[in-house]
Amino acid sequence: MVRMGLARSKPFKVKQAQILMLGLDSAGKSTLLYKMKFNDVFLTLPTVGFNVEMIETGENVSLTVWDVGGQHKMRTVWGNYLENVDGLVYVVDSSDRQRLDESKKELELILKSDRIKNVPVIVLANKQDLPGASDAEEITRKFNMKKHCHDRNWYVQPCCALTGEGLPEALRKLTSFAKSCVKSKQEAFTIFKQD
Ligand code: G3D
Ligand code: MG
Repeated sequence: MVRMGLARSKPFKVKQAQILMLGLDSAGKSTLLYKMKFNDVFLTLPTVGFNVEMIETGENVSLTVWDVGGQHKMRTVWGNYLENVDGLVYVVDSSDRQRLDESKKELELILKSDRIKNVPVIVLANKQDLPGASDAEEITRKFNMKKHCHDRNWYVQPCCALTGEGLPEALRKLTSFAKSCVKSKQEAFTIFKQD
């Protein structure tokens, strides 16, 4: 029986990617989600449970973004959302220097999970409009990104959810990372089926 090899199979079409957005409470996740979706700023309340929105990227893939509340009691359920994720967006309030360490520790915990192994990470260094905000280089260093993310695609993007600055770049990077994550999963699945 002739088996079709990968080279002869149809090109992959990525239609949808699942994106998980995490970060401490008040980092700006919900504001970012609605700014990305509607290009508008909405009054946000602390998220109880989660918000979910589909974001069109202008490419042949749409992103389903899950914004999961970041308060202490919600962090214990973050693990439940790690299944089938094609990209992680981790939001940091760059102006809240007192909580940078707490934020870093939460990210480290997430990255340790096997369920999110190799999943690309975009860190959004949010609230760059506020005085004394840490810049992307500082966050990269403080969060030890090179060490914790050596086995996956990652990027730290400075941004401001209120003005939208930095968001187009973040979306472009996220889209490209998420697409390659979906593709490599599909390839792994194809090889698995052929075995
Ligand atoms: P969360 O979903 O991560 O918990 P929210 O955070 O989106 O609810 O935002 C928490 C607060 O931070 C909100 O202010 C929001 O307006 C503010 N915020 C979000 N992004 C930015 C930003 O880039 N710059 C500044 N200056 N503020 C931002 P309130 O006052 O409603 O609590
Ligand atoms: Mg919220």
